[in-house]
Amino acid sequence: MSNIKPLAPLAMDGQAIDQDFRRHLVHTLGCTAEELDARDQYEALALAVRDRLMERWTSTRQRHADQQCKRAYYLSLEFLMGRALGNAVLNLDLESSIREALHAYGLEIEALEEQELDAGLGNGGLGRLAACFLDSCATLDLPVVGYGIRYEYGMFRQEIHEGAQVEEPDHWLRDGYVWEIKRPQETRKVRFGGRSEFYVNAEGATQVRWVDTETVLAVPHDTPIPGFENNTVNTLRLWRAAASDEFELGEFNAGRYTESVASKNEAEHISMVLYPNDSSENGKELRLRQQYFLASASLQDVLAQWVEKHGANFDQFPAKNCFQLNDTHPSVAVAELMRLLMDKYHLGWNRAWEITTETMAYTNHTLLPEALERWSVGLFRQLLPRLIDIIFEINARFLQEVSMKWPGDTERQRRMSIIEEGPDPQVRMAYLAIVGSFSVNGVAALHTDLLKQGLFSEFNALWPEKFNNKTNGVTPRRWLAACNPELKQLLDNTIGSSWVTSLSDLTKLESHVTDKKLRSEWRQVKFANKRKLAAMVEQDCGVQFDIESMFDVQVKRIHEYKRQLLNVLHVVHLYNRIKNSDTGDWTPRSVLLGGKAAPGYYMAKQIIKLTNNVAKVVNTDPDVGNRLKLAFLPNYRVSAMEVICAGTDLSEQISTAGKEASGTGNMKFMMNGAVTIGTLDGANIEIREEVGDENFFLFGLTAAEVEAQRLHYDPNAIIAADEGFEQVMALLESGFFNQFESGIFDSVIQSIRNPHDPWMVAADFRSFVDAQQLAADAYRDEERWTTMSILNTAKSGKFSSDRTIADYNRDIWKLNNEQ
Ligand code: 26Q
Repeated sequence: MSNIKPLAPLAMDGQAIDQDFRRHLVHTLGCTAEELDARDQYEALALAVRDRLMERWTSTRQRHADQQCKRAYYLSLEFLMGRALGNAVLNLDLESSIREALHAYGLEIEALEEQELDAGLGNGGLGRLAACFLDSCATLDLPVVGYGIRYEYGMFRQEIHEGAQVEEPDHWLRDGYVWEIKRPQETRKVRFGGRSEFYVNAEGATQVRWVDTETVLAVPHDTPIPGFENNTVNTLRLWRAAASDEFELGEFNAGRYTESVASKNEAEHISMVLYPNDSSENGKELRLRQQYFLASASLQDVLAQWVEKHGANFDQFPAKNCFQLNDTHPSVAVAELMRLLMDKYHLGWNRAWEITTETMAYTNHTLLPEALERWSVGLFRQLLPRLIDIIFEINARFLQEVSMKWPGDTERQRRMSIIEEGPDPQVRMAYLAIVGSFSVNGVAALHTDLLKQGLFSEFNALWPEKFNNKTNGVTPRRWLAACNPELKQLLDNTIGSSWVTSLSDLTKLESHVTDKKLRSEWRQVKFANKRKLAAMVEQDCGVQFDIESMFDVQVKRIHEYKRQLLNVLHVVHLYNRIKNSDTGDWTPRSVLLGGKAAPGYYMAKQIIKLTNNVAKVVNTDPDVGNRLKLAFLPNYRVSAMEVICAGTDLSEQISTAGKEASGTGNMKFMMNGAVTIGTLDGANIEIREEVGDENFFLFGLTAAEVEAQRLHYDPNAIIAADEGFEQVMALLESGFFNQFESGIFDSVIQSIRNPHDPWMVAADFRSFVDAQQLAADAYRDEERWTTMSILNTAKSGKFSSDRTIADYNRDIWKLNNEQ
């Protein structure tokens, strides 16, 4: 069919939505009025919205193709998308039409939205950042494609049984996923195993082919990414692994049919499950398969589209394409692009290397040396023999360059080598990414500085021009407009609605900060949101939060460096004060913790259990009453954060300074008018710079002080010199919180007293308690707190991912520059 007669654009009014809602219920889903359930209603509404996305999606694709513009590709093992319906409704401005349509049936849009399962294809910050970036790229109309894996099982569902985490599989695709379109025609083949074979071609040049491999199919599933009210719809392409037809050869082997069909499984395992570890899980072959599967399928996809248009002429390729590597997870792409250019398209090494190093850019997300990815050379060679050869060649040429700059410095060559020598040699993926990229960025100012001074200092000395900072941001559509409709309305009424795409316009609030009416409405909105959060806490934890109390919240992955333990110590300290009747000028406080522990992370699981045990004591002690509540919210996820951030007063960002690369939850809280209590770590520093010292509760050692104190750190002396701290430790050590579970908290408690505690929890205890007291005092002064809250929202403009993406585009991608 050479052309399809254009269809009339779908109307956006209530009547048209109603028509399509009913059409999908009856014709697509085959429902009758009697059988209708909430899931059908959600699906029919989602399909009616999807129809409207679809026409914008094809026209965006067409437009970007016609413009022949430069494109960027965001390669990420994780996209933590959450729900799609509410976001699409906001971005297409369909809310009032949908309300009108649903009203006739007595349905509320919110109830239908609740039916959608979160797309939880990520662990935490890094995965959610990828999702925010896609939203901003579409809103800025940048031609950026997200490439990832369509995991059959996303991040596990967390249940709490007797205070401890239990993991349940997240089969999010069980009832189907309305937002994806499968594109089997664009399937790619990814190979594993086998060996490299050298041959001489017709021109007498030596070439390599990779033979005796097993092939896995990569089947693309596309999800639309709508921009905000701009008719742009970009694409997130997720690959599903499928067995290739080759397995049918087994049929010739009489009697082996069943086994051969069963072997399908092996291939399909690759996209079966997300690794639920947010610091690297070393050495797992399946994880390396996932990484290569993503890198190879995505690069082949881009190259095939290029060759379709330009033939095998790659002169303009770097001018038109850029790959952003989300941490080292997809960084085998450096070697894979070399392989494809040389072995498939027959470019020479030098030209292939130029193209690679002009198109790859790498973002680092960690400062913990132990979290840097390494792969055993042996495993690599077995799984990807051709790629390990290429990596060795890249390394040889790189070390040559090092020896030119620092002649004779073999120690330095050993330190900088992509291959770490030893009994079991390892590939250092971060070094491969740095060597193969023209840009290396950190995710907050402090983080980038520490990378340049510390982890990557020798690379910075060699290539200072590669290193740059891109402070993270979050999308104000999901994290303010959609999750906090009351505040959105108040902002729109006060300063207009330009802030949705131009978040710095929130500074206009400043001139209204003394406005009595605004201040009173501001408090009302916060109370309404606290009521919703309290309802969720009551429902999921069985704990009642008094909405007049200060909502003090720490939600994020459970990690020792994030110091949830310090938070629990503070709660125990407040409990002691209540028991000691030291309650003059008391500020009632409701403390909420939430987050998942990696299934194999013993200490993190202990911290969850301790939190729940302390909660049980505190919440049931009649002496405490409403003065103090503690709850651990199970199954923290994107859709929970949408309720949490809107209803929070105090945002806990209390990591050991120098350990949190950026943090992004901190930004979501700030936008929604929470005040931060935090260390000088990650983006907290920039948050404090924006909002001003007087609107931020600072405590703790600086990154430099942490490293200096480490040398003579003596937690036992610190505890002994602090009566309150000693009481906290005494209560914990007495077994008060584990009466019938003798000894279970020994290792957590001992970690606090350990002079080698890497997170130095004791060092910041007193300073934390003091800052918490200042926060409590400020909260009791309602007028003062209202000012702080308004100013936090007003000064949050920098932390829009629109700003972050504009920075990436200006300094790294340079899209829309030609034409
Ligand atoms: C690696 C190898 C094998 C298995 C798993 C992994 C793996 C998976 C996820 C390693 C790390 C992650 C996730 C890291 C992460 O979320 N980092 C956070 O990134 C945020 C966005 O930049 C920052 O704000 C946080 O500070 C940082 O901790």
